[in-house]
Amino acid sequence: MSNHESSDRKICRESEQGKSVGLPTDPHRRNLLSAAVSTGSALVMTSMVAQAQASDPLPIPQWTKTLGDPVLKNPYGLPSPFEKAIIRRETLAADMPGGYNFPTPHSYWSTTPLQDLRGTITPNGLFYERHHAGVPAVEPSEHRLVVHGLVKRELIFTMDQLRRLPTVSSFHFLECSGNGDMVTEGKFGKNVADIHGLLSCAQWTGVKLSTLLEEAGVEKDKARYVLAEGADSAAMLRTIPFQRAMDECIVVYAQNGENLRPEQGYPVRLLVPGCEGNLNIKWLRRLEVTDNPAFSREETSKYSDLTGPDGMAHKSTLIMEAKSVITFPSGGQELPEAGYYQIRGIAWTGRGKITGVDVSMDGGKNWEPANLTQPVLSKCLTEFTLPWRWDKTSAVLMSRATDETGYVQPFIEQLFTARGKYFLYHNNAIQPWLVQSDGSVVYG
Ligand SMILES: Nc1nc2c(c(=O)[nH]1)N[C@H]1C(S)=C(S)[C@@H](COP(=O)(O)O)O[C@H]1N2
Ligand SMILES: [Mo]
Repeated sequence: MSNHESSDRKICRESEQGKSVGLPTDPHRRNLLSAAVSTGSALVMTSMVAQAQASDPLPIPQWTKTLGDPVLKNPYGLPSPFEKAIIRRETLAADMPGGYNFPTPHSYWSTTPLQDLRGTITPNGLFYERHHAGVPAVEPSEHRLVVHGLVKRELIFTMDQLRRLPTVSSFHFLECSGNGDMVTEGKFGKNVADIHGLLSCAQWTGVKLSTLLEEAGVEKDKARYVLAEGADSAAMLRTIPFQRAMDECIVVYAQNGENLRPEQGYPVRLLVPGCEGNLNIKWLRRLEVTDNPAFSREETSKYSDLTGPDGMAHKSTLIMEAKSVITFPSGGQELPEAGYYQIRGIAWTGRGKITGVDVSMDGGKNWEPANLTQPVLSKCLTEFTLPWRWDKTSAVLMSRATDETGYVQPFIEQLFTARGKYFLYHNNAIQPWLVQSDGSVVYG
């Protein structure tokens, strides 16, 4: 007990000197913080924190007086029970007007609760899911990956053989090109997960696709595409341009340090960094080098862009363009009182690195550059932050990403003008959030 008493006394002593618990006391740091706040005068963060009184030491809580749970209570660790609301969800019609009513949960999706996560890496249990025929139960010892077509040697790999090859590990986002189609269809979700939650980010480990293709000896004068096919009963099939397959693609078996989850394509999937989710074939069983595209269902009747006045499927867009979203304050959240807040969000681009994110607090009239949290990696989520003082008036917050090609994230009106009224996929528009004077945040 004596330890606890002495730490109580320490807190009391500090508060006697006029310092408040849990706040930065270095005067230089205070100056930095107030200088960074764009609106309002001096920064008073103390309003967020109860002032400790000299006569009022911290009480000793129940959990400090008893032993905790033993080691190995959970052989595979779980989040705190207090975090149980942070889960993947469906965008169901029952939850929101205009939501989706799917006849089967086997061709459906779940979203990542981006508004409840910090940093840029998605925990594996919260990675978004998109399946066209459910999650197959693939037995890794029986699974085979074949490389064939315009190659000198057809190869069949077991998982053990794949794992013996030289590895790469890199951080990349994965985004379904249907992310944001609620908005293009005129349905407005409540929160970031509803509108942007078909997006996650991980460290991917596996073998470069070029290593497998070189091993098979590609007939380089004829090869123009690589077809990738999944082992699920959707037998999902997509065409990857040959140069992209050689430069960037990874045949992935591990995600964030552990073997892939079944939902993410266990035991092996394709990763095509920066390109639409659908190309990233899960439960990968076949790679075929060809001189022609597959023109599969997924690149003709689905996932192709319906552009122009006729709404015809004119082209298939592979790359995910620069996009960003403010995750705090965002739809469904509440600001409890006026004062200091940190606006934060995520930005990403399929064309390389994010070079800047601008934030507007007045519906797009004025913009201020946000701070980018390091590291800023290519084709990976980047976090941005900006200090903000909220004065209890309503405000429309927006973020706008720029990438290393100079491309600037557009407004939704610009997308409709450029692509016509049938546009559905690849919505990378600026997302407005309206902070109302009562502190509640809704779609702006
Ligand atoms: N074999 C197979 N691969 C697939 C799919 C599928 O249904 N079957 N869905 C695709 C789509 S549309 C997306 S957006 C991503 C989703 O990957 P995730 O479930 O790991 O997030 O996988 C792609 N790869
Ligand atoms: Mo997708």
